[in-house]
Amino acid sequence: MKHTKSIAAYEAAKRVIPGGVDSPVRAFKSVGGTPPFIERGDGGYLFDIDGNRYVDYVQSWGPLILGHCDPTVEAAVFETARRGLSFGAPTTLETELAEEIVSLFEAVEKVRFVNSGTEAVMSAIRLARGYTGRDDIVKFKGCYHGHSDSLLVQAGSGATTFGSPNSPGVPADFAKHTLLADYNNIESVKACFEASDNIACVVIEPIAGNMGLVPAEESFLQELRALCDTHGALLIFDEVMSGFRASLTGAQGLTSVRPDLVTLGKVIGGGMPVGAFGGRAEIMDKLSPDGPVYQAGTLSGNPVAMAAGLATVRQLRADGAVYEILQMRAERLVNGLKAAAEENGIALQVDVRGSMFGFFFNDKPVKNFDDALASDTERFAAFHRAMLDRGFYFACSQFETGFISTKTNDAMIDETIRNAKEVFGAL
Ligand code: KE4
Repeated sequence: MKHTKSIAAYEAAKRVIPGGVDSPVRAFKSVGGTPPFIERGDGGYLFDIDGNRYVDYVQSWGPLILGHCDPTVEAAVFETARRGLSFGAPTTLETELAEEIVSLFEAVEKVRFVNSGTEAVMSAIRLARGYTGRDDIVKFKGCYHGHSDSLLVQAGSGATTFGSPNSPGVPADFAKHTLLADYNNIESVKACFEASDNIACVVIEPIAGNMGLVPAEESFLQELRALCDTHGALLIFDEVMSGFRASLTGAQGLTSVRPDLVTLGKVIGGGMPVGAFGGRAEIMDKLSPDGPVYQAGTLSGNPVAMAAGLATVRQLRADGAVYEILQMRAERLVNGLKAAAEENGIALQVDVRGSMFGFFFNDKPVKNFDDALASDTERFAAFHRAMLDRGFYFACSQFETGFISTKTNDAMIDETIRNAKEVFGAL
């Protein structure tokens, strides 16, 4: 594959944009090489500015579940944009998308739209702190909830549960209010509640997608729910990635546990910038202007983004079999990759939740972040580079999740597996 134009574009970008990218993962640091600059998408494919075509398993990190340039979504965007891009005033489109979400997510009676997943989780945490009057929060190692200060926190040194910043610019005074627990380990959560009687909420990706794909065990979620109830802390399900991806109702469709607040993003914007957070009315009504917890946004609920999200969600709702087909295709892919790897003596842990798939170069099942970190990231990088060169665009980190869109068909998947077989052989 030629990458002449992407290489030049990357140099130009780096002169005026930090790292040449507007989000760090796009710089391909953990897999090496020049990130292809994309010219266009079409269905299940991406095309870069050198004219190379890729089967797209990233889909903008989740939003493009209907593939690129879906005619219905595009028509909705063009039609709405013709009437104006943004008014900073209420429109009925916001109510319509809110009604869709309320009708699907049992835990949600009211929802507020924002412009990113980061904003959704940041606002949900402020609401939980305002509602409970408490300052501390619990998050899990390996879960990512966007880049707001309270969440850029890593485990403190040693066994302490209190967090320390994992980025310069986050004051230790902020980070100390974030306690860290281990995913799928209820004892580590109990330790947090023993360490602080001031916990406002526990925030979790009920299906973790940011350490690779690591679903929470049902028993763990049930114990987590009970623990939050015992201590009067709110349980926040961060479904920015899993919402409308693991099932039509995200993780909620796969677990009996119901959170107090849910955050959404990605798919509900259909490719346009949207985030959302929702929950019981008695919690949500604490938000300004009716309540004292302040939260706001110039472009929150803007009509074009609402139209893209509505067109996407309504298509997914209308097609009763869509998630069954997406899951079948995801399983076809990962089972094919696993068989191809094992034929070549390579251990691959694979998992699927609806249209989400993950694979770890690891000889043991991955249940938490420490397990994930034990994966062979060098081998992942070599696999990623080789597959990219053959026209298959996987997430550029072992600690990400892959996606199947409605336009990712069996022929693409079988072609992927055939190429992976050769790549594993060369690894
Ligand atoms: P955004 O602010 O990137 O829209 O959403 C933050 C966020 C919140 N919660 C979860 C569960 C998420 O997965 C994300 C964002 N996910 C990453 C991909 N792993 C976005 C890609 C990127 O950072 O460029």
